[in-house]
Amino acid sequence: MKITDAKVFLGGPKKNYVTLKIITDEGIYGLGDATLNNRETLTAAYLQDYLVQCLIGKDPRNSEDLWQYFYRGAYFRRGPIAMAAFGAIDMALWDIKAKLAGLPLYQLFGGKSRDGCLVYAHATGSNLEVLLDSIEDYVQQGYQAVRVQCGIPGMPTHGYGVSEQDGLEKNFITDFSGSVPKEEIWDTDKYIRYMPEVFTRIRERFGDELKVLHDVHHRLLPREAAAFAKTLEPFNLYWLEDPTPAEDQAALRYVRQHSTIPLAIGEVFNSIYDCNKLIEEELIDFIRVAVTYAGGITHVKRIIDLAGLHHVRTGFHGAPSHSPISMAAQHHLNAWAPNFGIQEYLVLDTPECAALFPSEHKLVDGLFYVSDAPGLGVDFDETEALRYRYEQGFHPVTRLVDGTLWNY
Ligand code: GCO
Ligand code: MG
Repeated sequence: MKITDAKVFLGGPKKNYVTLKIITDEGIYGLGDATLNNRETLTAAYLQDYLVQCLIGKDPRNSEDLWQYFYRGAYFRRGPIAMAAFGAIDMALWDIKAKLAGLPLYQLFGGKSRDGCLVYAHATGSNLEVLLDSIEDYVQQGYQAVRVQCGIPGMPTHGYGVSEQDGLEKNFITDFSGSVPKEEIWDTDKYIRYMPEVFTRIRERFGDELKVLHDVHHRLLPREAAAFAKTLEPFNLYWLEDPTPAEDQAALRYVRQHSTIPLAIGEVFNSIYDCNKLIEEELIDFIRVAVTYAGGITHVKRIIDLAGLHHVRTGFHGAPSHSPISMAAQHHLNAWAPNFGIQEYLVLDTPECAALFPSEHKLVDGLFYVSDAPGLGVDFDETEALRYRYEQGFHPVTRLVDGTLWNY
């Protein structure tokens, strides 16, 4: 069996998805997702200009050797762009392998450990009342877990994860309107003082059963994070995410020593070497890597296994950054992983998205069920793809109130 061609597509409904299609001489094809938010043309170019030509003539069944070929073969290793490109190739090869076997992908990992996998959605409000309504909306839809982000009174801009317009726009992080990023102002003290009130009101209104998550988005110093985590303990959060910038693995020791709050880290990591210390020293409770920019299924499976040895559960990244292809790869891993925790999942339920990426996967009452179609269980409609073009967008840039550049 040989790879005969591989094509890269860029674009999608309100998103610049980077989709890879690997074609074989036996008519079976595999799909991969190399979307890297606001860097999409770079992963597309890396695939197109350097990697695709190396795939032609190779046996797609040797996904491990091909992973090693790209990873070890690259002198300049790692980084989100390279790992997202390798990730897309790897997903597509697993898709081919499972289609060849005539099995849904999770069967190749060891079958299912559960039927429905817990997911969480994003509730957001420019103020607390709007946030409470947003949570209510998800609870009514049957969600059992919700991430909550709230506007902070007196903070000049809304803060991470808070939509500027009240309403249900789900993908507001990328700004497509300018030629340079917008700037936001962050006030740590106001944030730390206000959030306990937010969680008090959430628990009063929704009780103890709702799983409540919160994302700090790397905004705190280790000491601030430790103090903040201690303050939040009575609210029994499901997790506190990215309290400090994740590249400093040692910083988490400080937070850990002072609080038992569950910590979730890792959405910006792209290899096992970014999180092995965190996992082996049991400094975190959830690992948040994504199959896209953490090198695909082959590499993320190694991270899952290492995490499992240390009581660390999975909580993969699933912001709208990912196309239904990599989300499907994660859902198959979730169905299998003995140490699965939760999956971030923002439903891309527009008719346009369903037409571009047809699939039978489904979400019922806050649980995700993978379909039993062979492979990843997601297709890609090339004719639909012709409707979309790349559109440049940016993440905002963050400054402290005195103008100091801060972590986004
Ligand atoms: C999350 C993340 C995202 C990121 C986004 C960046 O927990 O979902 O923090 O919202 O900000 O993926 O591109
Ligand atoms: Mg996050």
